[in-house]
Amino acid sequence: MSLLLKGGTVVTHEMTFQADVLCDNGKIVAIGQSLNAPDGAEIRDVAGKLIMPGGIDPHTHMQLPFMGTVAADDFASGTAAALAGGTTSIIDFVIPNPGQPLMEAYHQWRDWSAKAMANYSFHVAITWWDESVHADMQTLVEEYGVNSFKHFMAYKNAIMATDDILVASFSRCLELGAIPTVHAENGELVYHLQRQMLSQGMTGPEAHPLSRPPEVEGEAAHRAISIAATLGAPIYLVHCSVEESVDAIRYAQNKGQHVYGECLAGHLVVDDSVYQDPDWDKAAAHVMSPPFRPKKHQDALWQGLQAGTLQTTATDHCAFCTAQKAMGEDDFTRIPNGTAGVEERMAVLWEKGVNSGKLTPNEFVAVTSTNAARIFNIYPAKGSVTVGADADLVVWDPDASKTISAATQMSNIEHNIFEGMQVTGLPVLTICNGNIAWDNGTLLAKAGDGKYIDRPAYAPYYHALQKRRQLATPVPVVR
Ligand code: DUC
Ligand code: ZN
Ligand code: ZN
Repeated sequence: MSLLLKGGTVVTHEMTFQADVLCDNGKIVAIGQSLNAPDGAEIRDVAGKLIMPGGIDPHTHMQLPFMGTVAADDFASGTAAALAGGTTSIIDFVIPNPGQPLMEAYHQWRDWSAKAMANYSFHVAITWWDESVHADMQTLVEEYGVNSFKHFMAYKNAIMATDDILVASFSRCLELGAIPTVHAENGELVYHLQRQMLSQGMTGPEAHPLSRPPEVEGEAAHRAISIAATLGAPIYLVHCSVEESVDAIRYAQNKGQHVYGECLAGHLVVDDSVYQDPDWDKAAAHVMSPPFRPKKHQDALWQGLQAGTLQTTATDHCAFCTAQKAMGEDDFTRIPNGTAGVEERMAVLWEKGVNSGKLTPNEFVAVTSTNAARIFNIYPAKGSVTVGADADLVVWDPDASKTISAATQMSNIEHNIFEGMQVTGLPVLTICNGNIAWDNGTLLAKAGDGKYIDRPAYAPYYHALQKRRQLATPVPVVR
């Protein structure tokens, strides 16, 4: 099917210009003035609207089995929410149980994700280590298009990766041309502080941020960056939420290290006062890790994005209903950790970033789409508006407004961390693989329309890194 977008303004990460955009057979086939529509093409007048690359959310957890339950948005409802918000691709996570073969877990997630309505890919978590993990990482990179592996430095006695695993896995990533990513929180400290809170009778959600203070994240961020530096590996820190992480990343980047940082739409605009809500359900709805932070950290995250220290924005979309959150009514450590946001990320970034003057529209494109595509090696097929690229686009109305509310969201849960926020700037059309998937409030995509995204290994880039590492290798002294 052909689709011609007429009279819009194309906004990419580097330029803004008036053009029509013609899509055919899932690709962008022409960009220019006064394009003619081929026979049978659908024509949409998008005058006054912006044509941007579809959003890429590099951090979601659809249908995740976690903390004794399963996240309430599956790959169908979660990607429907993504499309409603202008996001055409997600990168989710395969998280094997400790001891579970990586390939078994990977195939399990591929089965679950077959009903996705938007495009999807997977980081694979390294939650344990033996020779089979070492071997399966190669299979995943070379045969299944996985170029990133995730390490949870928290969640002791569950999926935590200890330092020996980080060292083994980061080294393996470097050999394979994959990038290691980390959830940076010191799991030992979290465990210790959780026990301390409970022993003092603090069992409610207000204890959650106290058990995970900024130092817990800062220490782990430093440690992960230092391990990567020692091995000569690049590293990507997911959901940076505190000034300490931004500072650690900036310091390492200034030394020439390849360090990338992600922040979440939620951490940019929601602060830790939410845990003081006298309504237990509302406070528990905000329990996620890392937790929401005192306001000064929001300034550090925005500055990190503006300066390019942080490159990407994500959501960690991991939705739990009120009844699921209630599993922790007597013990905050049992509240399933997670909040949603895949539907709101782009609108929140536009409202609080572009409308406030913190980001230009081009920078908005960079931090919501292009940078993720570049870091995870799928650019320019994704994250660009160029001839030959995949026709994953969002048509954005900078004047459309709404008030965010759980009552009108696509997600399967009853609450929304952005509840009541007035946003101006919304998607009117979301185009995924050349098809209109979201049409001004109507979901047109069907389960299974999403495509798996293969992400190739980083060969040329790694060659340079490995060369540098070899040069730094001391020559043994012959005596
Ligand atoms: N944090 C969450 O809040 N949920 C899922 C996993 C994570 O690290
Ligand atoms: Zn995490
Ligand atoms: Zn996560």
